[in-house]
Amino acid sequence: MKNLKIAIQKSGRLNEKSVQLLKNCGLSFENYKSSLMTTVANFALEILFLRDDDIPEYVQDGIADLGIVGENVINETEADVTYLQRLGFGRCTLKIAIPNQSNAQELRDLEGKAIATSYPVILKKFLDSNGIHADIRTISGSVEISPGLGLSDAICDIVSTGGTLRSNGLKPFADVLSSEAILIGRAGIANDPIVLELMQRIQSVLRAQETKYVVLNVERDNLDAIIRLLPGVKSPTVVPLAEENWVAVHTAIAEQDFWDKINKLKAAGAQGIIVMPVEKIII
Ligand code: PRT
Ligand code: ZN
Repeated sequence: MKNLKIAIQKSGRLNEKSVQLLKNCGLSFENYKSSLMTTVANFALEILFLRDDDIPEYVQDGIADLGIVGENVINETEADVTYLQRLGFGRCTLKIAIPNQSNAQELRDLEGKAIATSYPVILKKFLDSNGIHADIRTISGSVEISPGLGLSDAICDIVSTGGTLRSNGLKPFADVLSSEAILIGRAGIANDPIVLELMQRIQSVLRAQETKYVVLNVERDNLDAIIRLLPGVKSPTVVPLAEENWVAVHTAIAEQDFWDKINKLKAAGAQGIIVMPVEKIII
């Protein structure tokens, strides 16, 4: 069978997490910084290392079958690709920002203003859908310095911590798009057996990242109360301890409920709580 090709970012913010995700899926490959392509030793897949901006079109045109890229780049290139899986990393927001001293209050105040961005397609759609006509100035880098240089009244750029905006005297004004890394596929690839296998593995890794494995000790008298706090688990593993009347309970807890659940378990008599990461969850 012919190997499929997946395109990932060669270097930059998504490279390391994309490589790590594929390795966590059990794929074995060399990650030479200098190479453009590598073959996976134990899975029918080749990995192409590309600039992120090129990935959606490579996938659309079938040069790659799959790709991992930010939603912001997919939307900007308007490539015709299928979303296969949200991956939960590379989270950021495309925002319009204005100088701290600007007294713009609402979107209407951008009418007729100059906005610098590397995302003219997404910005135009956003402004059109809000009935705003602005002068979109496309620049490819260092967008955040353009108001200070007198080149624009506002910017539209990716924000994650907000540090870049602050250090350039800018403040967030409007959210345009929330983005994260997405596994995309070319038309007709979603039901390919290799893709289904890869997606099953990716989902088991993502599920595991959202889950903690917890072992705790409790006196038998308090066991029912502890089990009631674990609604997702039909029947947790309960193991007797050497000390009479004490048992160990093994269970999995969702990351998002973690602190709330741990505090409730402690209050119900849980002791010696051990928390471990989970590698994979196959369902
Ligand atoms: O070389 P190549 O073209 O492949 O990479 P690139 O330089 O175009 O992209 P890269 O590696 O910077 O980002 C890849 C993807 O990561 C983006 O397309 C987004 O989907 C995602 N991402 C997540 C980010 C950020 N967070 C981010 N903070 N992309 C860019 N930034 C930049 C932003 O442009 C701004 O300059 O970081 C600055 C803002 O960060 P904060 O933390 O100061 O708010
Ligand atoms: Zn890029």
